[in-house]
Amino acid sequence: MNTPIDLRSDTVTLPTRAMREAMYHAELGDDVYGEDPTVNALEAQAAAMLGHEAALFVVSGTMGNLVAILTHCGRGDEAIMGDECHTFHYEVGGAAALGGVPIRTVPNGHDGLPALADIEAAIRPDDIHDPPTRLLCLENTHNRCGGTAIGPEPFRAACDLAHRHGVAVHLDGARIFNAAIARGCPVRELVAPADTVMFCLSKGLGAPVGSLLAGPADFITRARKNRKMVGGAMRQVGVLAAAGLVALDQMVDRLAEDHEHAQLLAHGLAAIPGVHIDPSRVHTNIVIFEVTDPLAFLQRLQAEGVLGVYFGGQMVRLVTHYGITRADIEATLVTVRQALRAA
Ligand code: TLP
Repeated sequence: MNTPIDLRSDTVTLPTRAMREAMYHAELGDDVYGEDPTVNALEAQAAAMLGHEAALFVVSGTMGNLVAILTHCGRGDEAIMGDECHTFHYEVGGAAALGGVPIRTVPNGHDGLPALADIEAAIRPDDIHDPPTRLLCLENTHNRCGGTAIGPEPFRAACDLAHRHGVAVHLDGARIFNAAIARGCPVRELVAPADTVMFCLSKGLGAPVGSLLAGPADFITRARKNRKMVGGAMRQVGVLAAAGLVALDQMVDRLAEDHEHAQLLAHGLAAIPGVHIDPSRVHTNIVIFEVTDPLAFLQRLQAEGVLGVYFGGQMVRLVTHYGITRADIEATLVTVRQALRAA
């Protein structure tokens, strides 16, 4: 069987040749002593790109969000987040289980940003009965809302609202470079209103492992200790950071190609009877659509060498990335048409 067209996620991307070479040649040291020059270079570059004072290399997006929440909040402090956000759905309840941080959800709007009125209503009064609201977590691009890219103005409005109430803002920017490209906005400007930002190297940017948490220097110092506490301090981890540096240097601008492929896919799907999709809601590299029987549909696709994931209800998610060509998208559309005809 030919190699499948793997549209399950941009996490399936394999490191490029340049990454493997950089990993081989990386200068290394013990990062717990702060002595790995390649990690130090990656953290400095990430901080500079995001316009923050400092950054911390972490194992995964999940760890980056957890360490951020543990650093912003003490036990019993409450964090507000959208009811469709990744941290609430897919991070095993870590903030509550490990940090004693209760989560208060607000409805996610279509574009991934909760309504300002809902955020404001969820911020607790200073009352003996209430847990203090310490943190607002936002996500851009928004995965479960279909990879939507939230623009700089609405994002700033949500952050300003939180700050007016003394609430800090953490941004899950796992795919923040996709958002910046889709919005035509420099990434530093897009993230500027947030206090801290996590982004991933291991998704569309193609690195094998790793995410960065960026923020003020004193915050990152405390986050470094929390990373140690959750077992995330690594040693000669420059072997991984080396791939991350290549990702930041070589893989950011090409994300636009993934967005073009997602548009091609979305418009092609919209023309297939039995597929429900609004292509205008596809902003980046994530394509979510509905079919009548998604599980049987995905099985038929898999049998023909196309992989996607079930996304709840009648929804299927396909994600473009640098392992996917225009020809793969065209082949996928033919396979989808056949799979629905066979239904
Ligand atoms: N998302 C994965 C799955 O967990 C669903 C995917 O395939 O999309 N924030 C956002 C917005 C994410 O989409 C993800 C991963 C994470 C955080 C967590 O990153 P990792 O997988 O590195 O822990």
